[in-house]
Amino acid sequence: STEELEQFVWDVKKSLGKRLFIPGHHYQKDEVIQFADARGDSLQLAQLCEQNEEAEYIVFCGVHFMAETADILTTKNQKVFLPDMRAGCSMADMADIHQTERAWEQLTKLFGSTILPLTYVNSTAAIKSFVGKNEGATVTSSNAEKMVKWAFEQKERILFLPDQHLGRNTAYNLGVPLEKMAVWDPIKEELLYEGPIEEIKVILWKGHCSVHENFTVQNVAQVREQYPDMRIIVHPECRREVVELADEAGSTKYIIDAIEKAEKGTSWAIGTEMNLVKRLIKENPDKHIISLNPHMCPCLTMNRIDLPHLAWCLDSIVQTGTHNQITVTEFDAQNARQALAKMLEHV
Ligand code: CIZ
Ligand code: SF4
Repeated sequence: STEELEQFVWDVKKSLGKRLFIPGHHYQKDEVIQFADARGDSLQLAQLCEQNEEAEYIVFCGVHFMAETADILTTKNQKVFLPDMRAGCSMADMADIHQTERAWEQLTKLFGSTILPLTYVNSTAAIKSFVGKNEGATVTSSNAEKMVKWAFEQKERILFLPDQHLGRNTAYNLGVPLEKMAVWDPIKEELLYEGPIEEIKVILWKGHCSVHENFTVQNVAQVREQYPDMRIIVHPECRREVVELADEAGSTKYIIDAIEKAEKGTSWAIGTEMNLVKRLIKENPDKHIISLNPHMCPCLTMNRIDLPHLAWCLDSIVQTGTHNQITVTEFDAQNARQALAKMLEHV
């Protein structure tokens, strides 16, 4: 029963004490987040894993790339687990390493060494390793502007993987006009661009988040009509047009902070993942909060981590099993660490 599973998780937490660390991403369900030793976005959780020296077992309640990052940033004796191996990220899966290497070959033919790769942390360890090997860096949504600025101090142009929307929104905010942005289609293996290629400053990988793409211009129009006083706040993984029409756009942490410090009685439409929106509604009863898309937008892979999987994973750890352990090869880890270090210097 649910009570038995919950009791089991509490018992394991108690008996392992500081030997066990459970980071929980803001998009996780309440049935899981109640057990988290820390809640955060992917950046905060990565930092906490890096700083944690006492935990032998890190049970990552989030998605696969986050557990990989935790493994990269912790020591060899610290084991990282993901309660359900199917908890991937469809965005991260849109850039595979072979596609990326082929793209790089063609892009460096076109642009020589004037191009630097940047990858959103929502990417596989192999992509982070590729970026690190090529002098680039990882970025998160909370420091994307700083990192893109940094990249332009190094090179004339950037390749931004794998989220075209975060890349476009960030570069646009830094003053790069849309006409200077091209899109790389990894399936057709071609550069989508109309003008002379010397003009290109940013090459956006054609990937997206299947959750944040569900917020539309129609959703914005609907809210404006129904609730003229409502403020609309969205994540920069949303499309350019939606970000353009919203009142504010920012990372997961930015959205949480904005809602928490908002005045009583204010009303908000939020364009981000459903579990987080629901939690913000619950934790801020003095404000009127809705999802920007009335159908709500769950991240299906985040939701694969549930109480039964968490309990099963802890049981396996107690039996000293290695099921669901996430390990990044030393080669990838070394290069990826370089890329992550540059990001962690700019937070
Ligand atoms: O969409 C995601 O997966 C986000 C926003 C992750 C994070 O915490 O930065
Ligand atoms: Fe990936 Fe989007 Fe889910 Fe985040 S919300 S884990 S980017 S699919």
